[in-house]
Amino acid sequence: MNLKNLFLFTAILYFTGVRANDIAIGRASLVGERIVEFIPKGYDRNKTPSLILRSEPKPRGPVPKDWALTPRFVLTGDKASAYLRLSGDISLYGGGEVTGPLLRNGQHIKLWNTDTGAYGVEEGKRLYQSHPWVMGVRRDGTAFGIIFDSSWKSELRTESDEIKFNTEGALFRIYIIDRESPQAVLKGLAELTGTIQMPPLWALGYHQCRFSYGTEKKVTEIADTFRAKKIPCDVIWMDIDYMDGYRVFTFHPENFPNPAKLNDDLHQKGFRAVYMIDPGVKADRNYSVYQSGTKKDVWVKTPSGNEYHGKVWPGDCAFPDFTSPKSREWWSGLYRNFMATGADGIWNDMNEPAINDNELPEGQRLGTMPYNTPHRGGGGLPAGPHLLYHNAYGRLMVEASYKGIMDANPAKRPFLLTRSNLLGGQRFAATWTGDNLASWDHLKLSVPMSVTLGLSGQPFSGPDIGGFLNNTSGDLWANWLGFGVFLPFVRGHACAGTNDKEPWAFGDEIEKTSRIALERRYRLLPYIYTQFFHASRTGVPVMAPVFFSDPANLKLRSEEQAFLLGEDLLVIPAFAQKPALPSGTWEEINLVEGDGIDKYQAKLKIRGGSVIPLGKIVQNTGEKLFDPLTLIVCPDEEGNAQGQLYTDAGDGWSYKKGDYSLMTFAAKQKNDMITIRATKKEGNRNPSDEIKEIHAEVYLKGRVYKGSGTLEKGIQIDIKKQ
Ligand code: MIG
Repeated sequence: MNLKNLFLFTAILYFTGVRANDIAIGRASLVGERIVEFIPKGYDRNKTPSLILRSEPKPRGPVPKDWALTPRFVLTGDKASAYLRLSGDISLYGGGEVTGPLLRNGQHIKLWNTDTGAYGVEEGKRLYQSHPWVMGVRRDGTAFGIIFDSSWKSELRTESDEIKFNTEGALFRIYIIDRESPQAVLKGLAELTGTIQMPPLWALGYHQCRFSYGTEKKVTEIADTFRAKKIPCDVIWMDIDYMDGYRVFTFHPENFPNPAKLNDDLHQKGFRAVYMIDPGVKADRNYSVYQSGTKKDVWVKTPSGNEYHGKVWPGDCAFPDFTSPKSREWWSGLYRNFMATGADGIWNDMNEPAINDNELPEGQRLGTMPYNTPHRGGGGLPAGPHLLYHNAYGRLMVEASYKGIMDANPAKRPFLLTRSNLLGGQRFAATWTGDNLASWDHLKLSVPMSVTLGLSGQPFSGPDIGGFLNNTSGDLWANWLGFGVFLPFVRGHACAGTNDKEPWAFGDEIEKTSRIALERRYRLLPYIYTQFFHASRTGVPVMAPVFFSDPANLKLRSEEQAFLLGEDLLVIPAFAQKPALPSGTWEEINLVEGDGIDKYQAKLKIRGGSVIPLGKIVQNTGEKLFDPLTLIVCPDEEGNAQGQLYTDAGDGWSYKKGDYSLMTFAAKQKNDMITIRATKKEGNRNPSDEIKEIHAEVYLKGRVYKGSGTLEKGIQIDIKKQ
């Protein structure tokens, strides 16, 4: 704020009688390993409940003596803010779903979940989710993170000397984590807010979507084309047109007359089916979902007590009040019959909630419910206005959806994708970055967007590959898919009215390129699945910024073209110009025939000192991934390398009872001999049951040495003989 503005601001406060008052910290205590909770005096959980934390933190003792980071709380009238002064040179990250750069110094975002199609790449835009979270990395690579535990409408400013969080609501709590590395800080974030659930293996394959594949016949044709063309794919998505007049939990009588048969056919062909479910329920007296919701009294009401209605796809809709346990339970129950058709996954969209109020004069449009719309709460949540609960609406919806899917198919891992969410909501759903554009700007932006979500507790994300709005050219598609296959969530999508965007839609050359890209994804699945296992256990991201390889290297702090997948694989998209890359040994690797000479494929580099497990090229994850298992090995300066492979049943919960195997592979080079063996194993599953043969490819100073063996015997390679 410049001087003139400061003066104006002060004058306004003075004349309106609103004063900014510092609020003392009422209690500060240690609640985890180098995690401190700050509670301001006068904090009232009935005004600002926590919808972010996984459980209520327990004080474990006083603040450590060397603790350096203390926030300042301020009340301006009845609006609470908090500030954290920063000293020294600090790189800031986080804020969840954001446009703009990866490095967040000097940025500001509005936290008010908004349906912002074609959001543009400049900073400051409201997007679909709220993550009141900032991570700071100091020059020496040590790091801290701050959670502002509030879902009230707010703004987050990340200035280089101060982090500012201004809300339009009551006082809130703050959690600060101060640890030895950014990775350790993200583990702390997960200790407070939880991790993702382990996804089913199929969810890590390729997903094909469009708005909309409009008939069962079209869906079948898309599925058959993948198989006929031998382009790997696991999932076909049903966007809103499968419904009967956009009524959620129904099927269109002519276009989708037999969903159970469709799902069954898809399963026979090795596909899974994901269906969209929106929160708005058509206010139609002849519609069973509306009838039962009305009978159970689940709807959001206006301040005068009438049923609140807003326009969405089906016209006038009622909205479940997801703050109420009764409404959530009712919503969960709707999935039982729906999942019984054989649906495999669910897509929750429009849950900001997005409401079409275009009939209002421009200045009065909110695109959502009025701020004072009451929510009733219950079960530990207080009653409160939409201004408090808006940013948590999607998060509460996916909590109910997750439970419903789980209750319907208790033996399976739910797969749920959501557009709106709140910090901590990774516990319930994966996400994508909404309605992007088929443009180079958006292609490039998709890297820092997904990396930033990973730095904000949500490791399972990706963009609409190819771009959702507008037509996509073959060149743009191929460039996007060329690195998009290394994002955590890989889905091609297209808006109604745009050109076809399936991998074969752009001619033979791009079809071939797309096949290569997807084959690379599928070969890497054992490695990627292992990264998801770690993310679900500890909260480390699947996709990480390059600086994670060397947090004290300042040159890497703003790199946002290249990225890491896990710790051992560096992905350099074809568009990247002069990316800042880590020093040390990183050898370029090839995964499938022809990938090294295809201009659209991202370059992949393996970290010296690591072992990366690969499977075979398969058309879907229902096929056997292994036999052989291939180990890509790159020894460090001392001739050592290590890596891990996690396997389990691919779905279900038996892994929680020990039915998994986490193997460590170690390679050692001594003179001309390289020995590779499985050294350590965690879990009760016997990997030899699925892995009979292992191959190794050792990347050493630009050359590749090959060998094979078994898990029991390991592999010996004499490099003189090759
Ligand atoms: O008003 O369901 O972001 O992915 O295809 C648009 C139709 C509603 C918005 C989602 C988009 C989806 C579309 N939906």
